[in-house]
Amino acid sequence: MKTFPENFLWGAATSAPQSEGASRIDGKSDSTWDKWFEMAPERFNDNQGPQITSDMYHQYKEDVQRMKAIGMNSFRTSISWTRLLPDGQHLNPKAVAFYRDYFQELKANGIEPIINLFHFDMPWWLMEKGGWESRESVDTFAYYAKTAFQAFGDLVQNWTTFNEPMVHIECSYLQGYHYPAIHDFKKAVQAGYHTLMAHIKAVSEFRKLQIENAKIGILLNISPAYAKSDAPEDLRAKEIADHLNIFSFLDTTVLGQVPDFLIEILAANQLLPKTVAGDKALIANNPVDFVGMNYYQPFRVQAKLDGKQPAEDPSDLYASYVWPNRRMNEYRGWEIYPEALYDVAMLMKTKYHNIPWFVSENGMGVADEARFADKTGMIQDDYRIAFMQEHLVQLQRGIEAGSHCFGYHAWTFADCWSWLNGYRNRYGFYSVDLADHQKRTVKKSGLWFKTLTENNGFE
Ligand code: BGP
Repeated sequence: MKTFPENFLWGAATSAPQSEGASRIDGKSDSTWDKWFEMAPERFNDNQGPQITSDMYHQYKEDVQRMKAIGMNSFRTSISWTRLLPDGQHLNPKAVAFYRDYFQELKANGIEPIINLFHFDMPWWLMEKGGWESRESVDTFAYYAKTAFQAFGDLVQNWTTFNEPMVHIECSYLQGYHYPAIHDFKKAVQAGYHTLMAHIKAVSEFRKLQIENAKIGILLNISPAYAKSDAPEDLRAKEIADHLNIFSFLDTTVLGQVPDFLIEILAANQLLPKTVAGDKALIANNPVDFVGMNYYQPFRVQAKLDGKQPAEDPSDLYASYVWPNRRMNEYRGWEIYPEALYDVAMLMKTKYHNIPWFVSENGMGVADEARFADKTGMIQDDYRIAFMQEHLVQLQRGIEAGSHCFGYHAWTFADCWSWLNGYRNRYGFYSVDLADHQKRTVKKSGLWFKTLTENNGFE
């Protein structure tokens, strides 16, 4: 029997923009997603936009019962910035009432809410002023964070500032998947730096409020880099990739310092961001209490010998590499490599002084998943059960080796909308029928999860 520590958090994660819907009612203003969908619906898979999604705005009470039914003792979602502060300044009373009731409902049913502040949903009014490219975003975010801590601090003990900050930066400024979909490495670094400072200032506001028993962290996407070989050029490529993608946020938010190696790389490529006097001290003085690690797949790298100098893209600094032994999630297109979760556990134990952490997302996306439904309509997702179990084996090894992991959250509770991908990749413990008022049906994995949580482990 593989068991997990006492009071282990078993749960699932989602975000406001992906699950709530109701994006243009009850006083909410537009995020970049609402606007972008209006401007270019053809970019979105099957023309599926953020307006309705899984309709949790209206179905949260029943959903809390569904969470309970599959044994979840914790749940992560986010607050929609544009719902809470539609103009950035004034509280929307309907949003306060909605979130208070939602969080109370979770708590009353023994489900610990972990509440995140930003999951890729930049307010349109702030985007018009430059979004994360503008330094104004730092204090504007800190004000939003403080407002949320004050409005819900009596209900929420576990807060996080950002989900996968690296993703909104890369996708907006390098890869074209998020608005404004431009390609500019220098702007990406500046937007990343402002995101980091927004996080740091939010933590500083949080500390000033001294909310009893409350903790704050950040959720990072972790795709550890594995080098093609032990040749120095490949190992250097791994170092660069890890510094840009992982250590940039982990070192600064946990250890309170920007890594020297990262500064060297940025300087050598004329990419150093503009900073403000006092930033360094703020970073040093505001470490997090815990971190969440979203893990899906590893990153395989090799040296890039002919990249442009100065680099115009991270791919000028390292090249990706296809590992000959790789195993793929054939339904989504990502490599499956559970062993990385053990490596992450050890990284947290050694380099990050054994800070408390949890797996804040892990899961298996499947396109066209309705094909796996049985006659009753239940998705027989044995592939997902196998995927999660394999990852839990590695996680448990890490915990046994002394890593301070306090929970495992699957992505996701019920199938949800996912940006340009719409509803293509399904991840939920419940399926959502878009043709029938977003009707939820538990999947086989939901039942498996219930048994897992009841036993606090598995055979
Ligand atoms: C993570 C994000 C989630 C979600 C998930 C699945 O990176 O935090 O918001 O989208 O990935 O992604 P996809 O739907 O593209 O398979």
